[in-house]
Amino acid sequence: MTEATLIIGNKNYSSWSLRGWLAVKMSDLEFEEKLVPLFEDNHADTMARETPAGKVPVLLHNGNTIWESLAIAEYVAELNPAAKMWPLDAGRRAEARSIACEMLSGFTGLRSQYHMNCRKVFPGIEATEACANDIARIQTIWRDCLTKHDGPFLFGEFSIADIMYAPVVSRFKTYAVPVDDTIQTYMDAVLDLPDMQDWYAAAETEPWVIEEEEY
Ligand SMILES: N[C@@H](CCC(=O)N[C@@H](CS)C(=O)NCC(=O)O)C(=O)O
Repeated sequence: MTEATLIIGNKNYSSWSLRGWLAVKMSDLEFEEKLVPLFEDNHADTMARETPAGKVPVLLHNGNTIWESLAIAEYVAELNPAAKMWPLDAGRRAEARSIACEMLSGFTGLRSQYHMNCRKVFPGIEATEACANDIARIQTIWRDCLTKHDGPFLFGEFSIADIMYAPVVSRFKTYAVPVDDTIQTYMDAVLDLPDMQDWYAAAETEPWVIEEEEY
């Protein structure tokens, strides 16, 4: 029997849904997906009915309703400690949480210009100053972590920190952000994850297309 339901938005566009979905997958919690399409005429009503904060993702499990992607990740990490979703070392774990929180609370320059779109590649859209500053900061974070912890993921083993940056990897690919070999190797490791490939395959077959696709 399915234990949990994860409410998500369109896989092609919803970066926060991708974070929540990757976290639940990593935890091995059995779940079913409920997709609430974004950008529909009745979207606001549906979101108000289905979600506490009018946003996805939302996890329903054992009578609990959990929203905010990091809260979902923390919840499922606690459900299954064997999945080792955070680094085991307290110092590394704190550092991983720091960069996860930096992602969740910032990088609005990147987020507001380079929207996630798994299906497309849009090279040549020049980054605004705010977006370029965010890209530089993110690359510094990634390079520091990969050098310090020897890759292939930010803290060696795949963790919630990588989950929080997975949609950024996707955006860097879509907008052909120039990167060095270290960053490209990291991006490839994330994009090659079976769960990422499954998400991309599902995004590819979704029927919804928003205007932005015509860039
Ligand atoms: N801080 C939230 C952000 C959630 C969020 O903004 N989700 C977007 C989809 S990517 C959403 O639901 N947008 C619908 C809307 O604003 O109407 C999280 O971490 O889950």
